[in-house]
Amino acid sequence: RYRKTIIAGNWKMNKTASETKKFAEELKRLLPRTKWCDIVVCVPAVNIPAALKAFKDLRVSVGAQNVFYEKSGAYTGEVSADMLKDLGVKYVIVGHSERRQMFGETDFSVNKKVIAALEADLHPIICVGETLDQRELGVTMELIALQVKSALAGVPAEKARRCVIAYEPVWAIGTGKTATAQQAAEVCTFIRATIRHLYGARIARSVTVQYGGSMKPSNARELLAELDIDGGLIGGASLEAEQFIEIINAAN
Ligand code: 3PY
Repeated sequence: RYRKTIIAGNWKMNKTASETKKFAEELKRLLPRTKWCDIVVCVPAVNIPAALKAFKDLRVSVGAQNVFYEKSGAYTGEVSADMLKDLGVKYVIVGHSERRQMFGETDFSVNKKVIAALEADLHPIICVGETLDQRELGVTMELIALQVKSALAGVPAEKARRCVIAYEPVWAIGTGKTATAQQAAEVCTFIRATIRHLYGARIARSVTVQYGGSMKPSNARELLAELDIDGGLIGGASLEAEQFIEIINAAN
C-alpha cells in the first residue's frame, strides 16, 4: 500500500482524565509487540494533556474532536488549531455528523476548519456521510462528492495529502448498524476517485480513507480487508481497551 492504515478512536464525550489514564494502562498491557498500524485516540479537548501524558510511551497519537477556524480572539468556549498543535496534538476530527447535526457544522465551516488545521500542521480527519433518507433517495455519491469537494476547497495538493477522509454513513452511527463491507468499500473507492479528480492519481493513492460507523471487533476484519478502506474511525468500541486492540489487530 502507498498509504498509512490508521485506526482512530473517537471517544466523543466520554471518559474523565483519570479514566483516560486507566485506559492507557490497559492498552499498554494488550498492545501487540509486533509492528502495528498507526493508532490515534481522539479525546475531549479538556483531557488532551492527560491523554498526551498517558499515551506518551505507547506510540499512540492523540487527536482532538473539533477545532475552531479563527486563530485567536473573542470566541468564548472555542479552541484554536495552534493551541492543539502546541500541546502536541497530531490529528483533529472535523465535521463529524454529530457536530453537523447538533452543533450547526456546515460544509462551509468544515472547509474553514480543515484549512485552519492544515495551516497549523495538524492532520484533519474529515468526516463525510449520507443520512438514511439520502441513501434511499439514491443521492449518496452526489452528496459524498459535495462534502469531499467542499471540505477540500482551496486546499493545495501538498496539503491535501495530509488529510484523512472518514466515510461515516450517518445511519450507522451510534445505531449499531454497520454498512456492509461492500457498501462501505463502494463509497470509499468513490471518495478516492473524487480526490483523484481534484488532485491526480498520486495524491489519491496516498490519502488514507477510513470507514467509521459502528466498526467493532466482529466486523472490523471484513471491512479492513477492502483495498480502499485504510483504517477506521471507531466510536463505542474504542472505549474498551480490549475491543480497541482487537480492531487494531484486525488491521495488521
Ligand atoms: C461511531 O462509530 O459511532 C462513530 O461515530 C465514529 O466516529
